[in-house]
Amino acid sequence: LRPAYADMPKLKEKETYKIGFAQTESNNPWRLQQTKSMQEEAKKRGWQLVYTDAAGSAAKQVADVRSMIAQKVDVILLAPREERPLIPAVMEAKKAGIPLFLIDRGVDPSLAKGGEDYVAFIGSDFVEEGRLAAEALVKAVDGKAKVIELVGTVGSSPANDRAKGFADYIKDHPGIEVIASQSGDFARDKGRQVFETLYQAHPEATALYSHNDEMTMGAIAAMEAAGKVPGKDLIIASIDGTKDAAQALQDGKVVVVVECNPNFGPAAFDAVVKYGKGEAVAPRLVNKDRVFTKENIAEYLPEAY
Ligand code: GYE
Repeated sequence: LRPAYADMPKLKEKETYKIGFAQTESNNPWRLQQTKSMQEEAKKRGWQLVYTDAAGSAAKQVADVRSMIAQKVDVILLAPREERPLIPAVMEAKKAGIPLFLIDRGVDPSLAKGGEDYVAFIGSDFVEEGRLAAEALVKAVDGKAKVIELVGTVGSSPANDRAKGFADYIKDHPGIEVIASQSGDFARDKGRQVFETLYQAHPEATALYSHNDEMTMGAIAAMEAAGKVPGKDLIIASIDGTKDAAQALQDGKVVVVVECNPNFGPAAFDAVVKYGKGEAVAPRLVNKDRVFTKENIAEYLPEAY
């Protein structure tokens, strides 16, 4: 074990574990697929899953983790809604001697660290996702576009990092200009409303960069309601890989979907087993994501959720 593990909660090796999964919200297909992946994995292994849904509230999510601590679960898997408000939950689990893994979203690295305060972060490289979206968009518009950006949940790691990856890439492409950027909270209806307002204020927009597929689907509805043709009047780059967005790509409305894989069950449960055996777990386990374009979307569609 690395020395940093010295003051980390230990996990006794057991046949089956009682495992808590603190979900953020369930208002989109990505979240539902993630929960399904956890439930299926628990069932497959015969582990008990204590599941909570914070319904979009970081405060409720902190309370959910506290209740898992009170129920003495063996391990907590936490998908932290925002980077800062969930820090107390991470620290209280550590204090209670319960190993905690961050699933899919991170917490502020200046306040809590993998291998010291929690065991590990398991998830995607969101900066890379933003970079890949930018790369595909720049190519599709020949280096020239006025972009509206729909940002994810304010204060969440995917929103922060997807914005950064995109911004970094377009620095070297002066023909690409982000003319408006606002949060649609990773939600379809909010995405529709925010896009509608931004597009009314900026009818010169020629592209959309959206931090997730649900907001993209909302924006497409707003474009069509305004009599515009997504994929022609506005070139769209999105992230996740939901069935609706994959279909929109197939239909030519979206030019690229960068994958963010929600199927965390196998990797998360494997990491728990490894930790229970006393083996070192890397503090950051990064999922490999694919890039979907019209070249490969037909292949992916059957597994889209
Ligand atoms: O992209 C989005 C979800 O945290 C990576 O959250 C996840 C993001 C995902 O609500 O659709």
